[in-house]
Amino acid sequence: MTNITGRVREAFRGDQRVDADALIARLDAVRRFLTAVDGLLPDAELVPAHTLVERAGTRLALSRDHTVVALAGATGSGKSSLFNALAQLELSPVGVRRPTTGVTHACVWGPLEGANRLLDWIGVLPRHRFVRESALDADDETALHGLILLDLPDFDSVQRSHRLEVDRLLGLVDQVVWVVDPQKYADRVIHDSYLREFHRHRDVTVVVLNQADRLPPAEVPRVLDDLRRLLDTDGLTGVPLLSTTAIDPAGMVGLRGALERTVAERQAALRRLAGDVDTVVAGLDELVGSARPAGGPDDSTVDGLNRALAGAAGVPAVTEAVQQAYRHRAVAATGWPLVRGWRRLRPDPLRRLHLPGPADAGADAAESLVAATSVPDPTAAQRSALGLAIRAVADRAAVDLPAAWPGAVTAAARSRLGDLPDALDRTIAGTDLGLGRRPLWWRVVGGVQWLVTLAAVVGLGWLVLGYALRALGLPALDNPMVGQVPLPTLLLLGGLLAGLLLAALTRPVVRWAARRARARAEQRLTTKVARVGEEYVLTPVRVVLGSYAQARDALRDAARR
Ligand SMILES: Nc1nc2c(ncn2[C@@H]2O[C@H](COP(=O)(O)OP(=O)(O)O)[C@@H](O)[C@H]2O)c(=O)[nH]1
Ligand SMILES: [Mg+2]
Repeated sequence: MTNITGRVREAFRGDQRVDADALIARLDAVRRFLTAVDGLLPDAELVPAHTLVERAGTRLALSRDHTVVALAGATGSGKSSLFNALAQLELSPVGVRRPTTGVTHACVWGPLEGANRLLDWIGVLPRHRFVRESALDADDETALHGLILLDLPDFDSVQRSHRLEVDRLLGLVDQVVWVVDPQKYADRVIHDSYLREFHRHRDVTVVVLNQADRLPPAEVPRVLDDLRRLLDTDGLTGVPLLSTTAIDPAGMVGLRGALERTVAERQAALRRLAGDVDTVVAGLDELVGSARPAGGPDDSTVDGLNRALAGAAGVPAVTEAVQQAYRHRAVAATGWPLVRGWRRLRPDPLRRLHLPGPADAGADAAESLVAATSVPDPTAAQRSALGLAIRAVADRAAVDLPAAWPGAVTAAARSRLGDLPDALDRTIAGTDLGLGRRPLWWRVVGGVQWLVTLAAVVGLGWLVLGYALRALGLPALDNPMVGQVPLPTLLLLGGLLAGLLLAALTRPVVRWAARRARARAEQRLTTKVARVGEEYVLTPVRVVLGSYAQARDALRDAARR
């Protein structure tokens, strides 16, 4: 059903007018596409689009009052003869005198000045430009005012430069009149290499069977039918097909009329460019898919990335050090006062990693930001795990994208890989590990430890003093009794015992609190590391996905006729 409608629409498209503003909007869309994919897709694939944007911009800026029509065909088909017959001047050398013509001649109907810039751009030398307007026949020719007719070199010329010139000009002109003759109209070259390539330019294509006088009149319709059939297979259904005789003015009427209509419509330039946009869009079609891709990788892939980043950043080593440091500091603050000093002599585990130690706990962030940590470098295994995780992010993000894109997504995911180690290190250094404040309970337990120790010291002093007095034969101290036990003994033993007991009771609490401190630090570090992953891996990937979406939308706009 779609096919039939499509074919019907295509068959009638030649009559459709191309709106200049709509065409400019389509060209803008192609430009937007190119901006979106810049640096992401291979340049070679974008050459036709770049060429179109540039050419179309120039063509539209140049005279829109002129229509450039090229006569193209094989050697001896009669291009130059038709050109001369239309211009009614002996301008372009006919085959009899010069078998091949390597240069393009132009004839302008109307004042040459307006057409000069257009011909400069097309590249016809001034000495090969002629004007078809004289006081004598001005009125006859008004219908063709604005026509610039080109006599192209032969596309089948043995000279490569001629063929290249033909190809170049076929890319620039507004309309092409393909000239064939009764002998060679079915030649493969013209159909395979040229006409078929122009199937998107049906509405600016005219085919003439020249030298019709060389056929018996009854044969002409048969040959035209055969040619029409060939054109249908070329995808040129519905293009105007005429017979001409260059040596007889009566045999030129049909072609003249066709050219007059083209000039009057002033549509050829726009239709040609619209056909160019169609061709370019069709060529770019496989670079974008039909489904709108997801906004990025799924959560579990992102989790995997964050885990790998945490591993590479040394988060496990840091959290282990946090746990140890907590215990170290807690024991130093709450332990038995006599062993605290000794505890303080041992290095703080966090200090060893050049992370904020006890003295600079809560040190200003600026300092910790510049200071590199001594967190161990990632191992080979951690590095490869990170590589795999980044790859997984790229793969997941590109899963719905057409073949041209995954490479760009992977490149984006890896684009800041080199900056990652420093960024991770700075993040670790800049994260508040939560050990800045000394908990209140440390101070309470520490104070109680001091009190009981003080009691033991007082008891010891009391006892020592009692012994000394006794040894010197001085009157003994009156030792108050608590139950059966003298007070100084109670103070000494009770103080020592209470200190040991308190230390023993505190130990499991410290261990539990150290685990909590570790979990808290881990949580903070993971959050910060995830932010690094977002900035250095996920954001570049999302930028490419955004470009893809823009490119896709732009191409859809460009396709809208
Ligand atoms: N009988 C006849 N001869 C033609 C016609 N058109 C061109 N010729 C001749 O065919 C030869 C080649 O023509 P020319 O215009 O040079 O072909 P070109 O190579 O396509 O430019 C010349 O001898 C022409 O006189 C035509 O319609 N009828
Ligand atoms: Mg010629």
